[in-house]
Amino acid sequence: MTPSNDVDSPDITWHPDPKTPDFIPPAGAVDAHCHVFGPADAFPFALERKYTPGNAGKDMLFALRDHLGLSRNVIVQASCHGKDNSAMIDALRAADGRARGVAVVAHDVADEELDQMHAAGVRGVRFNFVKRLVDVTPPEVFMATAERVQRLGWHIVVYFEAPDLADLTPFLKQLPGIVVVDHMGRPDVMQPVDGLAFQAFANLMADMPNLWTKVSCPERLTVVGPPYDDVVPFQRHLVERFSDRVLWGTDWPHPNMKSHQPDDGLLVDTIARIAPTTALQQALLVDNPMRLYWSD
Ligand code: 0GY
Repeated sequence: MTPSNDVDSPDITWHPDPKTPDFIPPAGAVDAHCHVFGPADAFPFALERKYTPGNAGKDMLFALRDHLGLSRNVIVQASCHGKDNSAMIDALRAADGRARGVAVVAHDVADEELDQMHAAGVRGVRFNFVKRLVDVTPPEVFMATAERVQRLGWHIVVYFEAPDLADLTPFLKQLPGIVVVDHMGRPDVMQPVDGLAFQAFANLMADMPNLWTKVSCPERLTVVGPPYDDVVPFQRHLVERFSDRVLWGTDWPHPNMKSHQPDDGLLVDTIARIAPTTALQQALLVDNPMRLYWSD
């Protein structure tokens, strides 16, 4: 791995030699949450970033996709690249139709730029409320952006942590179109699955037919570590209850991880435990992401 060349100590957070998964994904499976970082000499990291990842460019991502037995990627703009979506767009253009993107944009982004992003394969915008990752953006600014991208049929991806759910609920309910919550709203997995906190999120999904979630990120949520036995029940609960509104992703290259370097092959193996039937696997890995990202 070549470290990023614009900083002294880049953060290398992915497993360098992931196992070949035992679980074989269905044909056409989508990794619906992953990133590309740099390389920094071509795509510098944002000055306002809160962490600096190692270089993890498109060729590495596509090689991982093939190694894991997956077919497609949804590349999500991460905070370390700020509102400069160039690395992500470059990856979409190189993916031969096998990648779609989720962008982070300024409220005053030009319509022409949004059109160009759409042509490259962007199908959503991401609103990040995680204070350790980004400076605060007022909800009304995000709401104006959400309205602007409706003409393109884009959806909204929202990233927040569980303690912020109550405050954000009115905002989530006002958002137009499909709203996708990253990483199950980052539950505290020390609490029970049927406890108040996680059920507040699950019940919001029940109340809002336009609310989807990614059952991703066990590597960040776990307290006990791989193979993530403490997170699987949370993922499985949502997959079984909302089978037509869940997405799965690796979260490669796992930016900003402190505890361990996640093995993406092992993460693929967890799918058999979070979606225990072939019908649930087909919905999670193929039908749902294809409907959301490749319907046009
Ligand atoms: C993730 C999670 C994280 C980072 C970002 O935009 C980002 O930098 O999303 C995190 O640190 O929790 O989805 O990659």
